[in-house]
Amino acid sequence: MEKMPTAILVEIRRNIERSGLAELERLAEAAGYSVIGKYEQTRMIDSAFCMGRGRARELAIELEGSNSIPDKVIFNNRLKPSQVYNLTKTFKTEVIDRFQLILEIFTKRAGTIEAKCQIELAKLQYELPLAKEKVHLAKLGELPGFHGLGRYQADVYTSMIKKRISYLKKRLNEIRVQKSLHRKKRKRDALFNVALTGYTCAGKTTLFNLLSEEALPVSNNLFTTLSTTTRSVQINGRKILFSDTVGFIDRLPHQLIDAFYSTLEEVTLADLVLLVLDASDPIDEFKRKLDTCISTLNAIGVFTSSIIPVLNKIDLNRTLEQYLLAASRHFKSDPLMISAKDKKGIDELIKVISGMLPQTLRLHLRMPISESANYLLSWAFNESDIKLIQFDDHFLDIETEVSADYVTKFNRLIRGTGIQLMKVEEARIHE
Ligand SMILES: Nc1nc2c(ncn2[C@@H]2O[C@H](COP(=O)(O)OP(=O)(O)OP(=O)(O)O)[C@@H](O)[C@H]2O)c(=O)[nH]1
Ligand SMILES: [Mg+2]
Repeated sequence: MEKMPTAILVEIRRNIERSGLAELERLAEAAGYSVIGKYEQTRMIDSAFCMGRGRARELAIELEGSNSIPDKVIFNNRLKPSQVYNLTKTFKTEVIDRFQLILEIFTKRAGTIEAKCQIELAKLQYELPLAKEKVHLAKLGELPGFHGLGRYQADVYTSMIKKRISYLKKRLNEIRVQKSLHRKKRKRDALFNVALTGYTCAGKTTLFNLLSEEALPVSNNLFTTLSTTTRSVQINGRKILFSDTVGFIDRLPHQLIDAFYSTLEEVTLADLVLLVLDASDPIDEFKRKLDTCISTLNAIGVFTSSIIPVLNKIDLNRTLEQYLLAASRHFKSDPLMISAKDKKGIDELIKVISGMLPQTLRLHLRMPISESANYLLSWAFNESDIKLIQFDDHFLDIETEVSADYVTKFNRLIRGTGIQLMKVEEARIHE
């Protein structure tokens, strides 16, 4: 078996700030490191090192003396290139920060070309303002993290990054068109859409699998899910769409939010956002993650009025008063309590979602049998809730249900297509 790379973790924080080393350790593990030491400093620091210069040297001597120089030193703080340079020289090993660590995880897990492009874009957008300084430092002597940069002129390197950024943006745009986002947007109007969101590891995929009878990967690692999956689910005879999404994390650099915006777009288009919260966390941790989720959702344009908080993992916590109080403070809807693992509270969750479903109309569509009848059929299967299909030698007849407020738009869409809207049944509210 391949040996796991080793890492030591460092956090520099003020006395009043809470330690983030536990989460950094989980991130390091998710990236495949074996953590062999953790250090924190709450005293005055030297800006050239991000930590106390003396402490950095002591630590370096300690590591060298114990013969355990790690493969990486990972800071929970944001590092400037000059700090990375000084720290790399001192520790004689590669130094990265939290953002780069998160990027490493995303890079490892990215399955689709879209995700790969998104990650590279985030990385380059992060690098761009630092490029000149990195090239300048690399010329002083090549160190890990600065490899190969010494041969560039700063402006050549910067313009190379800019070119690549614009290529990646173009490519991502093409991928989005290929995925025919327009079709997806229409889908959102015809059927009710629910997005599952929340901090990484809150249990979104576990809940998604339970609702949709899927078997997407679930694990105790951070960032198990990196892309959105949407499935239709029958709830009380109604077809609705659920989407599982990438998890949030504290201090996620805006470059990554921007890069993953197209993935999170599902959330911005949803009719209802369920915010899955881990009720097995200690209360302070719960509140910290809740704040992060709310600010990330706000950043992508989703506000608390369309969100229902869902306290998950209640099988691990019997005293939920403080959690309920913290969650209800921010939202119009009362928090729900579930255990996705033990399938508890799911009936109530479904009841609440059912209560929010809009009226539907039953449409009877008729079309002469032709090539384009296939389009109608595929639209009906993917984007509406089919109740009946019939055809004879001449006509295809479909009875299907859509959201009531979609009908005007649908009328516009079928103009000139040969599809006849035979009858529209009264609006129905489902129990
Ligand atoms: N005890 C308990 N564990 C749960 C529950 N729901 C999820 N888990 C566990 O929590 C861990 C994370 O679950 P996931 O469903 O992968 O979480 P996620 O929110 O999709 O995580 P990311 O995809 O990484 O953002 C897994 O180990 C699950 O088994 C629950 O109700 N109770
Ligand atoms: Mg997941």
